[in-house]
Amino acid sequence: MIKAFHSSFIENDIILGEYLEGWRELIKFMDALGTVFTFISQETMTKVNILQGYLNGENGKSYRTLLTMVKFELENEVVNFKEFPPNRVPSGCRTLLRLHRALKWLEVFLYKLGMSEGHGQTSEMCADAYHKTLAHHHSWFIRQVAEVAFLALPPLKEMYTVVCVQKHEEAKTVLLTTVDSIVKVYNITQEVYTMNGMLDLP
Ligand code: 1Q0
Repeated sequence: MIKAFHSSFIENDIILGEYLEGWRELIKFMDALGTVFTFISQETMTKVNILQGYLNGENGKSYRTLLTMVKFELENEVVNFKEFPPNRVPSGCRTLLRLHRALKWLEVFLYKLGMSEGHGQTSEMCADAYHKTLAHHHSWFIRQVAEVAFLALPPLKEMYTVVCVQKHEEAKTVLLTTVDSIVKVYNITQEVYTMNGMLDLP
């Protein structure tokens, strides 16, 4: 996962194929955390599949990187700035924005896990990260579902086994290296979306 996210950025752009690979690896972690997270993992997979569909489609070349996707979709008026069109596959830009927002949550959560010194409740760290980030973009109903899922998060020691480490020091290194890659990817995407006025796509 670190490798995929790390090789996804080039200068001020993101290679979409690598970015989606990073997400697929994250979904594996989520699946390893138990069936309670299936709903969240399926929702994430749906978004990844929409983007992969564009990448494999007839305009695939235009979806090679974040910048080429944005350029292509804006030029072809694929991006809807006013309302979500229910009868069409959502645009790549709108779909990636959902993953981008979730990446901020992940950054804050993994940072908290890494800095926890081996103490603390994972569900509290997860909920706290969620309230500060992704929750702002979710409806009341989704927020309730998320709150219930957080309670099912395994304790810290068990989370470490998910990332294949045992001691806190090892976990800290893995987690903070991941955070580092995520921050880079997040900042590039944020810049591109800000420049194009696309941070609030419905
Ligand atoms: C591991 C715990 C997972 C906690 C995930 C936090 C987010 C929870 C909320 C997700 C609810 C998803 C339900 C649907 C939401 C959609 O409405 C929303 C917007 O889409 P749309 O089309 O309706 O406008 N979709 C999203 O916001 C996408 C949400 C994606 C969530 C991605 C979560 C990524 C999780 C990664 C797990 C990594 C585990 C790392 C373990 C490390 C262990 C040391």
